[in-house]
Amino acid sequence: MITCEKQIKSEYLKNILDMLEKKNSHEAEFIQAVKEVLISIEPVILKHEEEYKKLAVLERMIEPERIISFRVPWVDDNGNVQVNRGYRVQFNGSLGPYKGGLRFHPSVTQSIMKFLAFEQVFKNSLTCLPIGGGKGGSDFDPKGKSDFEIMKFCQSFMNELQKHIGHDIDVPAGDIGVGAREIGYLFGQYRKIKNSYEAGVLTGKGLEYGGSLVRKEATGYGLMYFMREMLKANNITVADKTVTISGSGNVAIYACEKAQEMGAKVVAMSDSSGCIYDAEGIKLDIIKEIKEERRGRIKEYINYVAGAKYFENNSNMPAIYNIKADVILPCATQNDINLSTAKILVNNGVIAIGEGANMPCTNEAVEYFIANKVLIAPGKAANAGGVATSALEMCQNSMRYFWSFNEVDKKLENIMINIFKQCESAADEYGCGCNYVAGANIAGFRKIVKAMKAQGII
Ligand code: NDP
Ligand code: 2IT
Repeated sequence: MITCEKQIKSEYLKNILDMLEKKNSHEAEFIQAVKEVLISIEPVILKHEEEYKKLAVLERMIEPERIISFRVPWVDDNGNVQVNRGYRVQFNGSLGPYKGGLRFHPSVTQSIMKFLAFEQVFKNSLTCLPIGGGKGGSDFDPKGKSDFEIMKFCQSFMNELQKHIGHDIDVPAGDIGVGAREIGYLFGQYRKIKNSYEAGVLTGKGLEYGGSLVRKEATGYGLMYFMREMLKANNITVADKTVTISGSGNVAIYACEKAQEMGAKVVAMSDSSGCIYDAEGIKLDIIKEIKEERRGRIKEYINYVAGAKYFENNSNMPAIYNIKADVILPCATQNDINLSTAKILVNNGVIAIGEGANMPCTNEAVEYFIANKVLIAPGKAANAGGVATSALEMCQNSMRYFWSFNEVDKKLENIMINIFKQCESAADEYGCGCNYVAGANIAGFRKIVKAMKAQGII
């Protein structure tokens, strides 16, 4: 079963966790993400302790291959010079070119970039596609900026980033605050600087210039394919379940679309201000209009739907977690669900959690869910459909060809089924039962270790 920190038996692991905290003492999110993985894979570490120690496997696995941090100066619409900080963390390239999104959000720090890049390494390993792990972004806040300001920021960001990326080197994509509009501006600037049409240098591109069908839908659809498999393995069906989804961005919208298609009833969605509740089931076309077209606030939903309610967040907990549901899909940001929220959800009878976001539950919340037999679809596995479809986009770009919507969707579905099977069988092999968090970490880890060992001490 899942190991608690107090119960760690491996001296090697204890030393590594000690070193992790000392070396990264100001990076709480990074420490959290690494601890979750290392503690849950202790059974594997115990089996190979001497060998891992000799080859410094864990020391190398938790140290990024490279971190790039840079100044991003740009001029706003009033003629004022603004300066942001940009990052790219190239964490582990043993399985392929570094691959992972870019996040533009004022909360971005080096710790957040490192936790996301670290998780990406394991996620990309689970896809079984040839991609290493990286992540990047900036503390730039896109909210309230004009289209020109977004463009000028993206161009300045790319002026530096272009030195470090390439279709065989590092391939960024979107994440929070970075969607098709931003990828377009980034791609245009890269093309201008390089004077070369290197389509596979970025993914999530528009369909007119090398993007893949289904990439927009992929993370949300993939999350529900994984959820369906996980529930099926436990003799539960998605149909007729009530669902709440935190967030109303790219991942949340397409998770909602697929959940509805599978016959579930989505009753609530949110943004960082609050949540809407619609007992009749969310009308997704209205959410798409508010969020994808107007970049508005979720509160506006109640102007369209009589009977729908809006609840503003308070400082203790996002309002959406007061709403009862069978399945909860946190699709907003990290650490959305802490231990006290987890207790409320368990009390309200939640059956399953599907992590559309990266690390949306604190480690204490995850332990509490598992102890209370709530099924958890871990982010590394369950939200891997986005990056997997990015890898399919790279593949199509290399072929100078494209697949139909149904072809890509079928490949995505098969990838998600395969990821679930890996989590299930690794959990089974190490006696972790339905702890798919441990299963995902173990399955992802084993492949990376093999590739790192084969490539020597680098
Ligand atoms: P978007 O920018 O499209 O949407 C983010 C949503 O989360 C918005 O509704 C936003 O609300 C809400 N939110 C609430 N609180 C916060 C907060 N503190 N910080 C940031 N956002 C917040 O992002 P995505 O949908 O692309 O990403 C959502 C999550 O899914 C992230 O954790 C991301 O890392 C993960 N993910 C994304 C993938 C992708 O392909 N895009 C792939 C795999 C994982 P508001 O508008 O009020 O800020
Ligand atoms: O967290 C993620 O997996 C993403 N933001 C998608 C990364 C990608 O390269 O498509």
